[in-house]
Amino acid sequence: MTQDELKQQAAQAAVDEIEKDLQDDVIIGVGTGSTANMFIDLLAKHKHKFQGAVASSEATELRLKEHGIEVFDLNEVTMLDVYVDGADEVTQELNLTKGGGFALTREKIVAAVSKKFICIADASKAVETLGGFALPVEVIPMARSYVSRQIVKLGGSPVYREGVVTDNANVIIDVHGLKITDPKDLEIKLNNIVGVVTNGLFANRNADLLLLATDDGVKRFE
Ligand code: ABF
Repeated sequence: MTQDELKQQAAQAAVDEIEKDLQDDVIIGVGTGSTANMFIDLLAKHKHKFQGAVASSEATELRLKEHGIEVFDLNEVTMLDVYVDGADEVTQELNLTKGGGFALTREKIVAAVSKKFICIADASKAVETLGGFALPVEVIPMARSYVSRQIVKLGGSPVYREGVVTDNANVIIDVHGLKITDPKDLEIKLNNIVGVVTNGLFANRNADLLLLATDDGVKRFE
């Protein structure tokens, strides 16, 4: 199967997972990226069964609205029942690297407000140890050089992602060369650097369910 076919399977598995719980008052957190886009397109077929969605990016908000799904500001919502999103790297322990599409901060906020986080991914994202995919860090623009120097002290090789401005008007530093054996600890250390908005490790609030599409079917990890 192609990678896109696997992404489609993971997206369909997420719709199957949540469909039984859809009700008039349910608001769904929706992520960003090509796998999340497939989820949105499949979810749209059920749009009359739930109230609406909270989007983790401007691109996702637009796509949801194009399907006629109502999009809520997160400040109007106390708790989301479920959040569905992709990832750049996943482990069987349900730790993730996200942010390749530079929506990591909003994704992390939506994850924090959700009772259940379902991660959808194709098999190419599965790793034993995070770090092969350069770890994105969202940074306040004036702190870019300072934060980069602090990242070097933590053993990483920071690379400024030129030409990218996040939905929050910040910049992205991609950290290469890390073998992330303790993702919870590194997530906290990076977030403690002044000027860092957040980083793409989802370990302290990791996924609750991983739906990993493989050639042998969609595997569940929880
Ligand atoms: C979002 O989209 C991001 O956190 C992650 O960077 C990316 C995954 O993209 P795709 O589904 O296109 O591989 O979930």
